[in-house]
Amino acid sequence: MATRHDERAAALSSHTTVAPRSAMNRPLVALYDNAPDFVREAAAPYVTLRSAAEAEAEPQGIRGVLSYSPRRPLDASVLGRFPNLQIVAHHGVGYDAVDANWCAAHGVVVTHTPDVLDAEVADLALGLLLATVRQIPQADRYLRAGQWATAPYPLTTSLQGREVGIFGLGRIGREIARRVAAFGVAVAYHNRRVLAELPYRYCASLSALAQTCDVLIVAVPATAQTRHAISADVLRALGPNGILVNVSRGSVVDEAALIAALRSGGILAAGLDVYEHEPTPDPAFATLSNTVLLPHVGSASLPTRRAMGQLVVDNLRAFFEGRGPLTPVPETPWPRR
Ligand code: NAP
Ligand code: 8YV
Repeated sequence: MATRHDERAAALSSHTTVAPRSAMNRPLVALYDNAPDFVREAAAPYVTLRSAAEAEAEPQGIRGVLSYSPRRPLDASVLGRFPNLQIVAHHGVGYDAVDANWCAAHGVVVTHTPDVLDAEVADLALGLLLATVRQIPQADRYLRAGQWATAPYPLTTSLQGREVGIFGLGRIGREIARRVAAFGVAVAYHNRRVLAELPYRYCASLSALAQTCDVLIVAVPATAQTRHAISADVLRALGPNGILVNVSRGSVVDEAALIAALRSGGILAAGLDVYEHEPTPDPAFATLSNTVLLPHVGSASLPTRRAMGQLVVDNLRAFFEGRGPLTPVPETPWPRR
């Protein structure tokens, strides 16, 4: 089945009448802070990458920024150094690290990488959910430690019979919902808007979702409104049988409240891919036996990272060839308003 990215790629290849630029004429793009070779190689025919240090030493010529890290803040203090900046191409669908409002106010377009990672992140969310509910890593450690010969692994809770609440039924959230439903498990969700065309139960508030479900999967973007939305109150509403899975951003969860709830039995368990402090999360998480912890690997398969990297490059290429960005963020729509 053709994806939206395939369609974009086809559209792009139908415009290949533009001759490749000579090395001298390629737009200069600052790379923050590093990217795998396959991204650099895909970019090489269309732009000349400069390291952040090189770019900051000679900022006048820089026309684009390739933002590879989900953590490196790119705000006025960095982007404001480049007087001729036109585009920030972010690697990742979540672009909370980039100050898109500053970019909008300064005529700089921001692009991100939606769609191409939805299935991968949703697959990982389901893996994390099953691992947390059925204690898969704990059982693996039990066997490796030779404890099986002493006694069978203790019985766990079950996914079956639960209702899974998805906070943020967007591109990724919908893929998660489809997978959860295929397991024969009920799905509810909370967004600001009802999605009448979808068969899942809508909750008008996050507290109502937490109150009525016993699994909460977080898939909202990190914004000022969603910061610490998973609060002590929401965790209390989720309750002692409740399970939290977060594949969104750490800032959406009040981690102090989560650690307290996990310690006290306020909720049953948590499966986390993202943290407020990456790559050094609060060490308390690793001391708890009712957590399953992943190092922000939602999209981290080779094919998906290649597709994301290609979309970053396709955005830069299309923009600098005068065809506009392919996947601008809502704050910097194209054509410009
Ligand atoms: P999306 O399509 O924009 O979906 C976001 C959903 O959240 C929308 O349905 C939106 O619906 C809802 N939402 C936004 N603000 C809300 C609020 N204040 N209250 C309630 N609902 C709200 O985004 P996506 O492509 O699915 O990506 C979601 C996020 O996943 C990204 O922003 C990123 O942070 C994270 N992510 C993580 C990984 C990883 O490796 N772990 C990988 C990819 C993405 P309404 O507008 O109707 O509210
Ligand atoms: C990546 C992500 O970890 O897309 C996102 O929002 O968080 C992930 O896909 C990241 O962007 C890698 O650079």
